[in-house]
Amino acid sequence: MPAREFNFDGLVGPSHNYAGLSFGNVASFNNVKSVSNPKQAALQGLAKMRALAARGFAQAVLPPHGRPNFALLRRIGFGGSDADVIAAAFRDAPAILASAYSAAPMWSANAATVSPSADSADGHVHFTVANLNSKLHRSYEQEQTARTLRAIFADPGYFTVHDALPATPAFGDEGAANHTRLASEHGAPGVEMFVYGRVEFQPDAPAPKRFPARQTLEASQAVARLHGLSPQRTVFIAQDPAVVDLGVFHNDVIAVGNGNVLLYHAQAFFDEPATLAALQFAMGSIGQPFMPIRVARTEVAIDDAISSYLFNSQLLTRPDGRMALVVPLECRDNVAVARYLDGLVKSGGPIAELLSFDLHQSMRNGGGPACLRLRVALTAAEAGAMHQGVIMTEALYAQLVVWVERHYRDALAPADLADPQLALEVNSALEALAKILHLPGLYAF
Ligand code: SUG
Repeated sequence: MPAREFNFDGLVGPSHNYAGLSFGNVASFNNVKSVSNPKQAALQGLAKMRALAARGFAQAVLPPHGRPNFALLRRIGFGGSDADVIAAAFRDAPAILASAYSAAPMWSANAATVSPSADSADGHVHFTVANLNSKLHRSYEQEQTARTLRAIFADPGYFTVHDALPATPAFGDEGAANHTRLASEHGAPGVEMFVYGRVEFQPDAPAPKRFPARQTLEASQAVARLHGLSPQRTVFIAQDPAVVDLGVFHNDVIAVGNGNVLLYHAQAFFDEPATLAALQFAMGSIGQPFMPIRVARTEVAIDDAISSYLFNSQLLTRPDGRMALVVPLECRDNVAVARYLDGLVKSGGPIAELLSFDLHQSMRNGGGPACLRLRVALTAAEAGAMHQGVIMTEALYAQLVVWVERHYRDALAPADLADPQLALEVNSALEALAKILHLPGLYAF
């Protein structure tokens, strides 16, 4: 069955801020307490969606979540009116108030793991919502994510949305950020590659020492089971813990795949030869070639890879069958990375084009182009069965720009989270958004 890959970008929410909540994510830590610009963040994300849609890529949008999470704040002992809750949380636990206000759902690669119908035993498109349980501010995204995915992919004849795995360290699951699908075409059976940083029940397995590993092998295996994936076409790969300790908190910070191509840094995997052999074998078993593109340390040092987010790029198959690499502007500013990318495009390989975008607001929290999107490969029938109001068009883009201009602030400092007006602004913004997207039951207001 022919299929297209839809990229569902997370729309940045009105409370986008820099709270330093993600220990192990170097950018998040370095920019803690700086002033954010939610309006610019949302417009930067929308500009990327619009440009990719205009080039013929299938593009859709995932809405932001309601904020702040009053249920979380009340559950941990802040009471009274909403304004009382905010005031007391700001006074006694500002990091927790920031967690309740986080706009992190914008990084929709972490929303879920997705397997297309060509890979699943029952022919459904399967989604497992990620529990994101290694960070407080992300651990409660799962409720709205499940609601959103079930609203968009509501047809039970085509789609299955699984609840998040149990929220316990054994099942730390960060969704598609640690998952790559290799297949000659989006509609063909493919190989699903799960990358983990830790094994709960094998304490001597490689694990980072300084920063947390967010994804466990046990979680990846559970997702593969839930999706009914064929063991022959499913590969579990250990990340190199040494690079987790340098700031590679998700595999999509160090590798990106699409079609038959895997673009990866030499330090991405714990056992590089075994990783390549396993992928080669699995691809061979379905008669498909595998094309790894290895970036050596001498070409791009690991620090440059992390700071530029070279690998947090989107590798997309263009309508003409060749590939485009979507990178953040930071890759053009880094001399070694820019040189490498120019050579890559000129090499005559599968990657024919480079597209760069200014995603500075998101990048300052450790979120590049690949973090901002969830890939969903859909046949024409599946695409027709999903909710159509989230598909990016010129008309939707124009409506969303007007909506952002009306509802978003252009500066948000840490102290602004104490302003009870902000909660009201977010609420009215999201009420208006649900109407624009034609999803009346989207939020549980
Ligand atoms: O989970 N940053 C996100 C970035 C997620 C990137 N996603 C992928 N690599 N796919 C995170 O660390 C920072 C929030 C703050 O510090 O305010 C944050 O959550």
